[in-house]
Amino acid sequence: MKHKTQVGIIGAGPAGLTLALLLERAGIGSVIIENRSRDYVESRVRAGLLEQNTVNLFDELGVAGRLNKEGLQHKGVYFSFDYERQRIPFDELTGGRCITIYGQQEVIKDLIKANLEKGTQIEFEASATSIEGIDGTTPIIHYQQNGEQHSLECAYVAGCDGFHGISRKTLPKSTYREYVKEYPFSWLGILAYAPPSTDELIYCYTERGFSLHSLRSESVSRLYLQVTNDDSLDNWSDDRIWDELSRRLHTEGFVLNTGEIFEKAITPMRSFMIDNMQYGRLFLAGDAAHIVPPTGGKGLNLAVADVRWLAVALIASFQTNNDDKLQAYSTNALRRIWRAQDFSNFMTGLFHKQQEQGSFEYHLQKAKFDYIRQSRAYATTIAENYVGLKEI
Ligand code: RFL
Ligand code: PHB
Repeated sequence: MKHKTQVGIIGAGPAGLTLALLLERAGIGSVIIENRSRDYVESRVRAGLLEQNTVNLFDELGVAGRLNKEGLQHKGVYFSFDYERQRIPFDELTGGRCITIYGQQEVIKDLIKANLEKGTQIEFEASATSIEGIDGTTPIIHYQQNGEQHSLECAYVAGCDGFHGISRKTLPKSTYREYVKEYPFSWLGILAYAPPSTDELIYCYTERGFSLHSLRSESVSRLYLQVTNDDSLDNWSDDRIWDELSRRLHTEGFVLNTGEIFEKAITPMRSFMIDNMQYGRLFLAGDAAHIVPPTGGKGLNLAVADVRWLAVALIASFQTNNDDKLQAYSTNALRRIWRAQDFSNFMTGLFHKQQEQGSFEYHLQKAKFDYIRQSRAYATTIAENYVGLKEI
């Protein structure tokens, strides 16, 4: 079957869903093609940390009702090194900016609901198989749904289909350079019915490895452990997970609340980048173009920031026939993405055990923690990157 729209969006993740709302607000039509079922994307457990800019944009789009009620606003964060904890008061250091903890799957539910209410068509269980004619004027997305072949003709294609999608593979290889950094460790992440043992997130380095205490609500904790890349969930009974977390998160007086673990997964850590995100009428956004290790909490926020600028550029093209912003999209987006790549890599290096306790690498890590305690300027640098730079 043949279909037609103004912007064809591949992927109903944070990038694709936010882009559709931004376009709809300007009166521009789009159709979203999503591989998975609605139920699957609404329950996929991932991120949880929203920067101020992201929350502000969701507010502007009128999709932050539940987020403002149920999201947990944090004004600081704890950094631990060798069982000593210090707090970075990022609101004080950044003129009142803060982060909000709200699960990505909740964001997805809110965005899907708003899109459907506004009449945007989302084709679930529809797998994009190829994109034709990106260097012409009417590219076509070919997709399969219920065993049938469909085609969606549009003026522009937004490739918001994540790291494994087809959009990046459609960009001519000669138009970009690829950068990959694989880290020699992974994260074992859990969700548990356990009241958070902390009021704010704790990032923690010990000789046993990294750990992170995050949360989702007053009764659900989200915690992570550094494990080796060849580790397996089979090696991690619930008891072992809690025992390891409580050893790594230990500081004087700290008690870790435990409870039933209802989600467990191991995720490898990777930095990935391409230095061009567009060709002809195809524009990439979010994980389709870049992956950051999760230590900085940046992935979802970058995806949303990409489409915020892509929407401005697409709207200018439709409304005033001026393509200058579209031509500059990639260059402008890459500045912000490289900044987040650097910060995510910095946070990953700061907190993960890379070499033996007492090694040269260890002392460099320790020197940074000592400096945070001494220098308001250094703490401010970390804080402003953590909450997200205002305009970049
Ligand atoms: P998504 O969310 O991967 O969405 C892409 C969508 O495209 C669909 N798709 C296709 N659809 C049709 N046809 C095809 N051929 C398709 N191929 C793929 C997929 O089914 C999917 O629905 O990409 P998007 O929108 O760019 O969003 C990126 C974010 O999801 C990601 O960066 C974050 O989850 C990363 N992340 C974190 N980000 C943060 O900002 N803060 C955090 O605290 C944070 N913590 C995390 C994270 C990611 C993690 N994992 C599991 C990788 C913690 C973890 C553990
Ligand atoms: C989360 O709550 O899942 C989370 C928070 C901060 C991070 C990564 C993940 O840096």
